[in-house]
This record gives sequence, structure tokens and C-alpha cells, in this order.
Amino acid sequence: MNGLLSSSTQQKHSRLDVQRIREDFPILRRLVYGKPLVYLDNAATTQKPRSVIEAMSSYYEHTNANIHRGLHFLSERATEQYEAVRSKITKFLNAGDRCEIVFTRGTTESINLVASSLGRLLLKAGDEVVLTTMEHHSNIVPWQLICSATGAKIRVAPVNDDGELCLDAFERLLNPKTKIVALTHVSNALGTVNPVQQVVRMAKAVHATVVVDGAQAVSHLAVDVQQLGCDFYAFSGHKLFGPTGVGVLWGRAELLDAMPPYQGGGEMIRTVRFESSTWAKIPHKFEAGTPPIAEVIGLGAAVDYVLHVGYAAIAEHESALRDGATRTLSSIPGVRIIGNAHDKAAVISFVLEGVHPHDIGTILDREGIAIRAGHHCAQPLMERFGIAATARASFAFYNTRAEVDALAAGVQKVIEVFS
Ligand code: C6P
Repeated sequence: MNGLLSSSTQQKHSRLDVQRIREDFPILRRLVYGKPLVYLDNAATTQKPRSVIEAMSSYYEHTNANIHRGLHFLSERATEQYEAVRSKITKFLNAGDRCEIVFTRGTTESINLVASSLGRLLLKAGDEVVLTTMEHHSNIVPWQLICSATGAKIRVAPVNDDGELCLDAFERLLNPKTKIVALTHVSNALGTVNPVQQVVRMAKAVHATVVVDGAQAVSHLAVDVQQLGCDFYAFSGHKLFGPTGVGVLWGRAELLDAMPPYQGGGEMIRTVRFESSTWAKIPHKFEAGTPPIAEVIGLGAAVDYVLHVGYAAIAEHESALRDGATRTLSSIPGVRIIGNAHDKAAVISFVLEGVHPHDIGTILDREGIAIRAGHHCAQPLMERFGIAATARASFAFYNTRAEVDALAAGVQKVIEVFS
């Protein structure tokens, strides 16, 4: 993994050596319909570097055993590797303590855990949970479930025409009944980066607990949960160049301690009697059953890889891709970009006059270009913009300027087909 920065690093403008990075991702060499793969669906899932694939296969070849339970050699080694990743994630998020890192199946499970368990701890009839219009369904539906069980209500902070959170309107929604604020760090459908620190300051004025959906943030930005000031932060391994089936929930220790278990089973208990049971300490209280051990180990390798590339270099490269794609696509007649936030990740949602986004996706696919088309699990947001769907190109640090040009050429082809 050496030498990911080009020789110009020594000069004023450091640039990623993207061609060198691409060699670490075996899938990027494959052809699709005989054409080079142009993978621009990174918001759905990212591709995996060889180091992640090898960490997982090495675990299965040399170490596979269940963790925490066995006294034998393999079980001890597997437990060490699994727990070492917890320490790694603690540092990655700048969390206060490793007991605050809970491994889950992904962002969706992390948010369900916090909604169900924190909701049972905090919410009663008449209380309020504040969300934003740009939330993914994973940060809406779990709150609906707990609100209908407790009698609490959902309030929604609007977004403006550029796809930015309206902070004044958000602040006006806050009141002593606001117990929880849950918002995304980066919107999957617009790319908007939300001012989480400001949101937290406002929410703390009414003593609300703040839950952040970091699914789309961790691949683009360095996250420091103490600096953000939030109370919970959730993300998925597979959007961070790691495997599917694993995610993280960071939560403040005092809240996790006070919260009831989310799932019952092995590993999460201290004692079990038929009359009643007692719980293990955090984080184990929230990790019932055999966890995704190989996936956690793969996630550890992914974090190593991303930190080796470096967030400063990622931000520089992705901003250039975002600006290039924005300029090129918006110069095509009929293209309208949805989401023009001042602070925006390399995610470009667009519509093309007279063409359904699914048709754009299908024609681009035949060119070897993978994008996503649809409502992106953000139906209320689509409704806000008066559209049913968008086409979305989402970039990662291994994408190139030539791929931006391929996307633009593909969109021109769509126009030719429909004209
Ligand atoms: N968004 C997309 O194409 P899971 O599925 O649990 O890993 O992540 C859910 C999720 C939660 N929040 C946000 C902001 C997300 O973007 C996602 C997943 C994918 O945009 C699949 S819909």
C-alpha cells in the first residue's frame, strides 16, 4: 500500500496517484459488456481493496473460530483480532472509550438499535423526535416504529431549494418536548454535508439527544465524534470499502449503559434465570449472538486502507471530481442537478428533461457505467423536489476525471437515443 500519493506530493499541490490506487481494487479491472467498468455507484456500496479481501480470507484460512466463548487457541486469536478492530474504530472516530463501539450489521441496524432502545428509555406520549426532509428511510422508519409504540411525534425540519437544511426552521422546531434529533451527516441523494456541530449546539439548548447517520460521510470525511458533539453515530462497513454485513454504532457510554438491550441471546447476558436475566456490560449488552467476525476483521483492514490514503488527499481529489462532474453535466442541455449545497460531497443527482432516470441508468449500464437511478430510499425528499426519482453518480477516491468524461458522453448518448 506504499506510494499512494503521486510524485507531485513534494510540490505544492498533492495529488493522489489514482492509477496506483486502482491497482489495489481488483474489480476495477473488469469489463462490463466488453467495456471498461466505470463504477459511479459508490453511495450504494464501495469496491473493496485487495487488503480487505485478503484479511477476510486469511481469517477463514488460519483463524476461524467463534469468539469470546472458547478457551482454545483459535478462539483466543479470533477474539483478539475482533477486539483489536474495536480499538481501531475507537481511534478512527476519536471515541472516548472502546466500550462505546457496538458492532452491528450496518447503519440500518445501528439506527434501529438506537431508536428502539433509546426510544424506550427516553420517549413518552407527547414527546417529539426531530428529523430532516433529507433523511434516508433507515433514519425515518425506525423512529416511526418507536413513536407509534410510545405516543411520541415526529417533526420534520425542511430543506431549501439547494438541498440545504433550513437551520432557522430547524431551530424553531426545537422545544422542551424535543427529546431526540436524528439527522444524516451527508445526504445520499443530494450530497449535502450537514452542519452537524451547529445542529448539535441548537439541540443541546433543549437537552435533546442527537443521533447522526454517518452512512455517507465516513468514505469522504474524517469523523471526530467528540468534536461533532453528538451522542450517537452510525455507519456501515460496506460504504467504507469494507464488507457488507457489518456496521458500527458509537454511543456515549452513559447512554448505552442506561439503555435496555435491543436483542436478547447469547453473549449479551451476565446471568440467565427463567424468572429474569441480567445483562453484560457495554458494548456486549448490544452484541447478542455470534457477530460477523470475518466482516469486522475486514472492516479493520478497510479503515487501515482509508487512513493510508488519507482524508486530506481524498477530499482534494473528490472535490475536483465533484466540480468537474457538476460543470460538465450542467453544460448539457436538459440536465438539471438536484442538490447544490454549498458544502457537498462527490454525489451528483440529476434529472434529464423528458427521460426517466431508469432509462438513463439502463443506457449508461450498456456503456459499462454503473450509476443508481430511483428514489434512493429518500421518498419524502423526492416529493420535496417534486420528482419521483433522480439519476445519481457517486464518486470515490479511485474514480478519475476520464470517468467523469465517460459519464458525460454516456448522458449525450441517452439524449441521442431519446431525440
Ligand atoms: N444508502 C444508497 O444507495 P445500510 O443499507 O444499512 O448499509 O445503509 C442504509 C443507509 C442509511 N443512511 C444513508 C444516508 C444511506 O445512504 C444508507 C444506504 C444506499 O444510497 C442504499 S439505499
